[in-house]
Amino acid sequence: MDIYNNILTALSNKEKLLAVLIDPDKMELTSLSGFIKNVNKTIATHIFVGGSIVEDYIMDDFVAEIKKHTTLPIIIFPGDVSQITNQANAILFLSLISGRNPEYLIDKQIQAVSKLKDSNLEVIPTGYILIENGKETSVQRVSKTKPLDRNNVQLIADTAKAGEYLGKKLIYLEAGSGAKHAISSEIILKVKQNLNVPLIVGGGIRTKEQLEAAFNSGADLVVIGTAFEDDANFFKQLIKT
Ligand code: 1GP
Repeated sequence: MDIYNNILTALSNKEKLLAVLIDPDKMELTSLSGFIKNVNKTIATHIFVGGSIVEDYIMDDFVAEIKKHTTLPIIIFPGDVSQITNQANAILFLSLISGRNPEYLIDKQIQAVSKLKDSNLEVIPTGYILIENGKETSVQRVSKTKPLDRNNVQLIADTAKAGEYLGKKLIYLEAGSGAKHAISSEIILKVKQNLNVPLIVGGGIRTKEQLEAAFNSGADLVVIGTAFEDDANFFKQLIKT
């Protein structure tokens, strides 16, 4: 499966993409089959798996179980090197370019090499930009970095563009899981204006209206986790027609 090229093709066909984020720290293995069956009925196009704090060595079984129930591409959204599993189709090879902690800019990436070179995972270089959202999030806590000020839209846009110039194939604007303020339309519009790679937006999106607003402002792929975990009715709002 050529995940990145499929994303580009979908976007050139004016399709919008939705990833459901499953955090193994927040979901039991036994709940997965029911959850994925619901995901399959929605407009979701991708499954992301990962989290800031995931117990070591559970990812293989976790992703293998997801695969049993869906044909959607499964992409690792890693919080740590230990979350790499060959069971998935691809990995967002993140560099936290909003932060100034070398561990999340390059050290973890070096540690990942020995695992990745023996895997079949498609590696997708991704510039990961954390934006302050009104409360501290786990990415901030775990990475020990300062998010960008959500009012400094120019700095956010320049950081995204710098990521593109560095060769990142995707830019991910992250408000953080359960964010109080999702990434605003103003930020998305500004970043998108000058960006030539696909834009991912996630964190704090809880309604269909917010999802549509993100798409209309220029998000190419939206990531939603908490809303699906917390509210079984949310699935119903996003049923495929
Ligand atoms: C977090 O962007 C994702 O990394 C999704 O956030 O859980 O708030 O949807 P939510």
